[in-house]
Amino acid sequence: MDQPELSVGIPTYNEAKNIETLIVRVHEALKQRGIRHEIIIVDDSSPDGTAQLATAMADCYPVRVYVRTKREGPGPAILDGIRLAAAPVACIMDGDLSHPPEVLPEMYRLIKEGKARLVIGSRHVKGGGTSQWMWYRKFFSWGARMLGRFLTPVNDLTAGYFMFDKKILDGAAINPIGCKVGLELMVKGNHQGKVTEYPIVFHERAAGESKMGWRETRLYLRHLVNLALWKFARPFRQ
Ligand SMILES: Nc1nc2c(ncn2[C@@H]2O[C@H](COP(=O)(O)OP(=O)(O)O)[C@@H](O)[C@H]2O)c(=O)[nH]1
Ligand SMILES: [Mg+2]
Repeated sequence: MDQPELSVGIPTYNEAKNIETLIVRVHEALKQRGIRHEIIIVDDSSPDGTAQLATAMADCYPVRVYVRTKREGPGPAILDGIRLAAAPVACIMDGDLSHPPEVLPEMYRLIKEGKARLVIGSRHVKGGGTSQWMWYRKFFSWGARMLGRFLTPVNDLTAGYFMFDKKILDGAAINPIGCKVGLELMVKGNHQGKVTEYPIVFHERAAGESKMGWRETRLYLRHLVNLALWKFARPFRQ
């Protein structure tokens, strides 16, 4: 594998029905625009064989598979993906085809041209949206966003699709509670205000099951408290 320009990290748990299509779509989108890339699948030993399917594709696609032995939710897997990224620019996306890979080249261009250090694949800017969400899911998503509004001006602060120049990790103590690693970077990252939202239409997963529940909700609330404390203590640290 040539030295990649972009590493795409994907946390997975039981995504056997989605992983092959996703790898092909990510690869095609980036290859068409000549962007050298690697795809890192971080799987928590899914019983449905997600990791084996991804490993079998490594002969034909620039895929690496990292298997974690313990199931710990997407957060630690995302951090592993970032740690393993060989390229100067990293991207995290879900493994259930909710996040359209076709916008990867445009998100990358914003970083390459120096216009952004962090790009959010955003459902809540003009041109973005969600498909097939029931009213209660929209309501909970809205509530989660409202709770975090004082932390960052980003509209889609709970987004799981984000790309960044790894320079934003310099001097930043990144240790999120739960899976909102993007929010952690929006608040604590060394992005120098260069944060952009790129519109995406989020497609509800067609196959497999959502693994989100009360555990991640509880972790999100604790994460918000931690970030608030961090933010308000900042003047005293400097
Ligand atoms: N490695 C790892 N990935 C996970 C775990 N739980 C969920 N994921 C992945 O995290 C991403 C988001 O999870 P998903 O269930 O789609 O959440 P939802 O979109 O909020 O319903 C998907 O790619 C999942 O496969 C886990 O325990 N370990
Ligand atoms: Mg999902």
